[in-house]
Amino acid sequence: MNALISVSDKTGIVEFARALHALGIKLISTGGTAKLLADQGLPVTEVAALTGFPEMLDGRVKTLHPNVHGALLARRDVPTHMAALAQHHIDTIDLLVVNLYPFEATVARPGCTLEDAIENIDIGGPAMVRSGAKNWKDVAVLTDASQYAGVLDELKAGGAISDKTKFALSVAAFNRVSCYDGAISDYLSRIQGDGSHALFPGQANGRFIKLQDLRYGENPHQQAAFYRDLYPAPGSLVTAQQLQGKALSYNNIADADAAWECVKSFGTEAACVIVKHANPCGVALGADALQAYSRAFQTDPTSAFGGIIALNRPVDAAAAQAISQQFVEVLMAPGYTPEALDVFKSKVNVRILQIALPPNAGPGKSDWDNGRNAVDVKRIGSGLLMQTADNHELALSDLKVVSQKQPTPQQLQDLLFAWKVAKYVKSNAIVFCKDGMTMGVGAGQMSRLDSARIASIKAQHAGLSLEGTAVASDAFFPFRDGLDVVVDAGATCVIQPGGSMRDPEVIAAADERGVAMVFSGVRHFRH
Ligand code: 93A
Repeated sequence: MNALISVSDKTGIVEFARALHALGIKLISTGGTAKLLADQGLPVTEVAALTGFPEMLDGRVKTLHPNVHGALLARRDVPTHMAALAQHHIDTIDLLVVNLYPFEATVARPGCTLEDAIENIDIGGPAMVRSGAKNWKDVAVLTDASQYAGVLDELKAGGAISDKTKFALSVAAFNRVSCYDGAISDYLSRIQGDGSHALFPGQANGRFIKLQDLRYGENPHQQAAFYRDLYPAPGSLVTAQQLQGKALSYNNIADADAAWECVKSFGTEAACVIVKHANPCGVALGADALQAYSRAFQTDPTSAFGGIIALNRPVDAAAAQAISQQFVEVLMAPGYTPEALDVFKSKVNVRILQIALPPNAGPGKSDWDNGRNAVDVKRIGSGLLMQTADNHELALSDLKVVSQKQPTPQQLQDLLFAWKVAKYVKSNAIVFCKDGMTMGVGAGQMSRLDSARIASIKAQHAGLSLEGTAVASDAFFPFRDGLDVVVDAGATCVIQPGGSMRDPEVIAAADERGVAMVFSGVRHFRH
């Protein structure tokens, strides 16, 4: 039996090669690996001796040779294949141990140049892996150190590796090569010469790294796992560090993402977002973390029970004390004082995540947000929908007043706040706000009218007055009825995209009711 060993990551390779040698397996190896094994006193044949060619072009051509690929690809059960090997004096390679040039690690290093990246694109390694993995019945292909022990056990036990194992190794090998090529394509797409980003390359977009298996999915009978982008955007949920608490569940992660994305959008103002079932049930600004949380909680204390809470300020003892009064599933913030963490020590189930805010959180997103990381993917039956993320930020200067009544500066601030929140509320979204605090949130209804009704009912239940509130509607009012509901509830100014064929009728209704109305010119459906 012959083994070809060619590894960049040399972890565990000496011990493995020594064990193979002890089993009477002949060792063949490329330059660096051969030297290491020889230095450890192992008899090893240089691949150059096998090919009759020196390694050339600074190692770019080492194993790309018929004596290597013939030895890997020949079917042992096809006489003409074996005759061809005999004719060219080629011996079979039955065990292939290869791990590739560290492309992913190289490009992850700050300051990596295009030249560094290119030199770390392995050509010969993947070629051998593919040859061996294609011929899986005759060749066992090991592409990761974690596979050494199991293969060794089988060799020691029976002298041969089972078909089952060889097939599994082949699958793992193709998977590795696919991820490797994905990483190369991903990296090169991101740094196109003109600085633009390839959002939708011809092949399926995005390569993902598994972070953890989850206990179950959205429901207990569903299986699930959590992945992150190969190159996560700074400040995204996947970069979080969990400081305490049970493992995150599928629903925790989905809700935490919704809360974190929303709270990040408030930039420099202290803000708190409480999410339940993917919708914000309370959002507020405050002078500090405590005040932002307390105001967010007031919007809908009933729904906040078991909520996912995100703050864009470090949590101090006072905020922690207040939050610990309620049942919390997940708490997220850029930091915690030691005293704040002490408050939660006894509440071992509360999942506490620390996430660094992105360098320029809030209006004016980073390159990452505007680039390929901001591609939204939605799975449909046997297909995918992709779109750029809804990262539109509305500025005061974008607003168009369409009513006779002019909004006051305070009303404009409230309208912008309401609009910001509405973007994170499932459609149809109606959001009542006042003084940087949500007063009633109507989410996810099939009619805008019902969302408006629900928002005002919820405010009533929370004991909040909607008198003088600002209202955001994520899409236009198709009829005046939705507007009438929010004005009846107490709203005095409204923001909506506009663009309905009945805009004139809706504007006339605003004038008739004496409320200010502004058009945003953008829609924020979130389905
Ligand atoms: O430069 S390559 O693309 N050309 C080759 O022919 C080749 N053969 C093996 N890279 C090649 N390799 C890679 O060299 C292997 O995948 C492995 O990562 C590495 C091992 O080199 P060394 O044994 O010299 O440390």
